[in-house]
Amino acid sequence: MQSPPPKDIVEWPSGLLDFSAGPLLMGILNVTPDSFSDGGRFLDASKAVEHGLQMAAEGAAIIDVGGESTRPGAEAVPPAEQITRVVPVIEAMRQKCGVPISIDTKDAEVAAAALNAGASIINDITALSDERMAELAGERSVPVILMHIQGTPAIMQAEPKYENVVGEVLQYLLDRARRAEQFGVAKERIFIDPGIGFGKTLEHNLTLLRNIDEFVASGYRVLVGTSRKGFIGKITGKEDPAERIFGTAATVALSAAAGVSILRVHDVAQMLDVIRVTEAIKNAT
Ligand code: HH2
Repeated sequence: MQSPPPKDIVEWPSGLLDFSAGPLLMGILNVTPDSFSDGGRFLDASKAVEHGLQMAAEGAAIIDVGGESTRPGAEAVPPAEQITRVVPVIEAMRQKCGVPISIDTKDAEVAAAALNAGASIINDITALSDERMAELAGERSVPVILMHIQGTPAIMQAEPKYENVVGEVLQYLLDRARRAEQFGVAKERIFIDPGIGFGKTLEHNLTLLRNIDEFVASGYRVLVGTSRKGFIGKITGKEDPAERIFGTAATVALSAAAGVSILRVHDVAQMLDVIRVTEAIKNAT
């Protein structure tokens, strides 16, 4: 069923996102020793802040700060350790630039500490599975990103299985979105995300991206995160994630053309060109 398109401006008490000129970029800032692409590069807070500011200057509309890698096989990081990693970075970023910061965590304690430090969006790869996270999102009136995952990062790539990957992932996200609304999150502040690479084979990822318009038609805004991920390496033969930028560009262009609202990326400057050209073609007569 086709729902009416969402409004151009998403506003909440501490922030605003303007989609009137097309999709926005979320720059990835992993304050971790072990992320699959940038692990260890930004564990030092001052290096992380510098990189976050650089992505903002390059045109990122959101900076996504995370203190726990969720790559396949990753073990959970205790909330206290995530807080130690992300809070100083969020505080310093907040002082130096006005770009909204999202906190990439499944843990309500971490999200609360990050919001107190100046983050204003919750990015939860478990789509508010923890009821305390759902309560927090409702209480603080912040936007939430609800992502689909099958299993947990430690085991998710062992044997992902779906009868109908698009239908099942979309239905899960719609159920989670309604649940978020029941906890008081406004519909226009909910973003749904198919969770590329999270409990999915290469074929599952491709089918989800090929049919991303079905998610866009749901009436919720959509976020897609493909940046430098393993499925791009499988297709191109590029083992080094840093060599997957052009492969990422293909996914960003097609997602933007299909009406996706936010692209979560490592390479902000390059992907800004991709979405600008895609948008210009979309708007041509
Ligand atoms: N992907 C990653 C982490 N968080 N959040 C959303 N909403 N969507 C995604 O696709 C997504 C995400 C994994 O990528 P990355 O942060 O680059 O690596 P790591 O998990 O190893 O830190």
